[in-house]
Amino acid sequence: QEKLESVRNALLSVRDQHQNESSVNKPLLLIDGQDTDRAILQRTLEPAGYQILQASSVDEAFTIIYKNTPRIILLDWAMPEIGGLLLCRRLRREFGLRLYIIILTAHYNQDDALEALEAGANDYLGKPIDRNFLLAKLLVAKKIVEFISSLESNCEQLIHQNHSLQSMAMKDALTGLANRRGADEFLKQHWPNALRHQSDLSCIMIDIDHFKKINDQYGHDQGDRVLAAVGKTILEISRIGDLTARVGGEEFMIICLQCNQENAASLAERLRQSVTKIVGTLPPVTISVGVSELNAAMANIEALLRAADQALLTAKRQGRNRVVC
Ligand code: GH3
Ligand code: MG
Ligand code: MG
Ligand code: MG
Repeated sequence: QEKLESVRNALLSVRDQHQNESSVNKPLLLIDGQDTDRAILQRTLEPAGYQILQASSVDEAFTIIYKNTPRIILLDWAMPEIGGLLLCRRLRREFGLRLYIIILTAHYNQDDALEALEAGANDYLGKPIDRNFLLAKLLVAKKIVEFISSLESNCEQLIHQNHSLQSMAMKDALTGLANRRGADEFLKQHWPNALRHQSDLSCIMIDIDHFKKINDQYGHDQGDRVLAAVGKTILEISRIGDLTARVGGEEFMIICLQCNQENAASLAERLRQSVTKIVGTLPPVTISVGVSELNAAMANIEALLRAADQALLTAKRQGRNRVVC
């Protein structure tokens, strides 16, 4: 609920911000093959406070749109090369609703109006241009552009927030490693590929020895610090691309890609030794580790994890502070 609240507030603040700043004060783009027509429009619009960009060809139009990101386009029906309507379709396909396109035409009639709107234009205006009629249409255009840009930025914010919520949901807050859900996601993602290519994939299960005693003897906070320190050691020892996760209270897991059991076991052994050397004011701890690798007989992910769990259990039974495959 708190997170949702903060998403909502972020959205509101972006909206406010957006209403002040203006996609609306962006220049307007005139696309017309004829210099005289563009000059007339420029003289009409500039005194009304519009900043005008001009393009006389398709290429020029696209270049300017990418560079200056105008939002309102005045497009001549009789554009050379491909014609205004085809260009309108292309602009709509390329830039979606971000552009507000007004088609200008010398032969104004209702059939043409329909054709222009079907080509994706937002509006349609006959030449010679009536100044006030054009200014009125531009007022509408600005309102719509403003509305669409605020939607757009709200959407971007939502997507961004959604990404960070998603990654938060996959992370363990205490250690910064993945949590159980993150581990599941990782395995779901890499399992099919590993199976298909019969590539090496190993699982290392780690459990801190007698951790209950650490809590009892030194307190829960100190216990948490030990967990964080073990997490940090795991991160340091593992390779980039490996999954490192805290999958239970004092249980961790490493999934090693392109790594056979032998290599995983030596990594586990280095980890075991490093944990015994964690320095500082923390109580000393040891870990027990179980290692398994993907083989052809394993039907699912659980089989791989179960094999590592079994090995870990054996490590505990054999006296702890050891690695078992
Ligand atoms: P073993 O060597 O057999 O693994 O013994 P153990 O004491 O480590 O195992 P057990 O599963 O009995 O105890 C695990 C303890 O971990 C119990 C619980 O209080 C503690 N624990 C679980 N989560 C946390 C946590 O987030 N913080 C702290 N400080 N302790 C935790
Ligand atoms: Mg013309
Ligand atoms: Mg345990
Ligand atoms: Mg334990």
